[in-house]
Amino acid sequence: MEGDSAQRDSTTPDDAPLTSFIPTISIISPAYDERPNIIPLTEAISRTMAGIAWELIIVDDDSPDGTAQEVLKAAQAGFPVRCIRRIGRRGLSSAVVEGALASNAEYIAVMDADLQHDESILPDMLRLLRDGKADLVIGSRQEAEGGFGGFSGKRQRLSDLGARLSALVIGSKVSDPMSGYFAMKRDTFHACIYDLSQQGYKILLDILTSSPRQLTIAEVPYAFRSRSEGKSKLDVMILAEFLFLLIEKLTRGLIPPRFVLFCLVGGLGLVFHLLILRVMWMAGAGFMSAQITASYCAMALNYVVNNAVTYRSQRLKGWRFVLGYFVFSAVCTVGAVANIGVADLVLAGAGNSWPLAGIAGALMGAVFNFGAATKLVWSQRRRPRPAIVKAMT
Ligand SMILES: Nc1nc2c(ncn2[C@@H]2O[C@H](COP(=O)(O)OP(=O)(O)O)[C@@H](O)[C@H]2O)c(=O)[nH]1
Ligand SMILES: [Mg+2]
Repeated sequence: MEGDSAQRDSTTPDDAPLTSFIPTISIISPAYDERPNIIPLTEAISRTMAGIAWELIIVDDDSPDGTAQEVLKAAQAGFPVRCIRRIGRRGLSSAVVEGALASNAEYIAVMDADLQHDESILPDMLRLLRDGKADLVIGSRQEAEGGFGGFSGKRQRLSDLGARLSALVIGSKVSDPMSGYFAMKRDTFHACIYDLSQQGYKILLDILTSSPRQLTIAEVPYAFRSRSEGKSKLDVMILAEFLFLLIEKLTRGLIPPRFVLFCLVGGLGLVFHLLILRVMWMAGAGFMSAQITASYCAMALNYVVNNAVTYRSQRLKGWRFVLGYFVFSAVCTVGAVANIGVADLVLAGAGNSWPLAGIAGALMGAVFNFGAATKLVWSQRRRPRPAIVKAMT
C-alpha cells in the first residue's frame, strides 16, 4: 500500500512549519462495517485522482468491525484520508451531511465506501463542475452506456419505481435521482443545508428537492459494481423512510417522515388497545380498570415499536430502555390530557361536532407526544458503548 506521499513520514516533525491543506475536492464516503473496503477504496481513488488535490472523508457510525481504525491505517500510509467517527448515531444521509460540512474544498463528491461506485469517473465529474457546465453531477446507473451490473432484478425494479416517484417531487427529468454517487459545488450544498431532511438513504433526492434555485444537472454514466466485501444495509425500513422523505418533500416539510411513522405506530397501539378492552370486557372487568390496563399496555407496545423502528438510529438499550419507558408513559399521559382538553374546547366551539372534536384532540395528542418523546425520550445525547472505548485503548 502506497499513498501519494508515502515517501514522506506519516507524521510531521513538531518543528515543521505549519501549513494548511485545502484540497480541490473532498470525497465523502459514508461507511458502516466496511473495514475490508477502506484500503482498496483509498488506493483506487488515489490511482484515478493522480494530479488532482483530493481528500477522502470517511464518515463512520462507530462500526463494530473497526472501520475507523482502518482509516487511520490508510492515513498513516500517507493517503489524504480522515475519519469522522459518530458515536450513538446511525444514518447514511446524516453521515454524508456531516462529512460534507467538514470539508473546506470547493467541490464535494459523495461516494459509497463499498467499491460499488466506479471511481474512474470522478475526474470527469469534477471537470464538468470546474468548467461551469453543471452545479451538480450525478454518477448515473441508468444511462444507456452505464448499467446495473451489481443490481439484482428486484433491486433494479425498486430503483425504477423510486425514480418515477422521485420525478413527481423533483419535477425535472433526472435519470437516476436515487443514486448515492454525485458531486457538487460547495455552494450548491451549503445553499440547502437548513432544508435537508437528513433521514434515510436518499441524500441526493434530499439535496435536489431542497435547493432554493434551479440547478444545472449533468449525468455521467457508469457500471454499478457488485459488492465483493461486506453486506448491504438496505432493508425494508430504509424503503419506508424513502416514502416518508417523498411525503415530507411533497408537503414542503410540514410533515416530517418520523411523524408519519410515529402516527402509524400510534394506530397500531390503538388497535391493540381496543383488543385488550374487548378481552377484558369478555372477562367481566369494569370499564375503568379495563381502560387503564389497555392504555398502559398500548403505551408499552408503542414504546417498544417506536424504539425499534421510528427511533432506531437512537435505539435505547439496557437501563436507558427501562428509564425511557417511564418517561414515555409520562409523556403519553400528559398527551392524553392535552388531547381531552383540546377536544373539549373544539366541541364547545364547533356546534357539538364529535368527529371534529375527536380528530382535533387526537391530532393535538399525537403532535404533543411526538415532540415531547423526540426531545425527552430519544434525544441524541448518549455516551459511547464501553466495548468500543476498550477497543480503542
Ligand atoms: N455512516 C453510515 N454509513 C452507512 C450507513 N448505512 C449504510 N452506510 C454506508 O452507505 C453506503 C451504501 O450502503 P449499502 O448498504 O451498500 O447500500 P446499497 O448499495 O444501496 O445496498 C455504504 O458505504 C455503507 O457502508 C449508516 O447508517 N451510517
Ligand atoms: Mg452498496
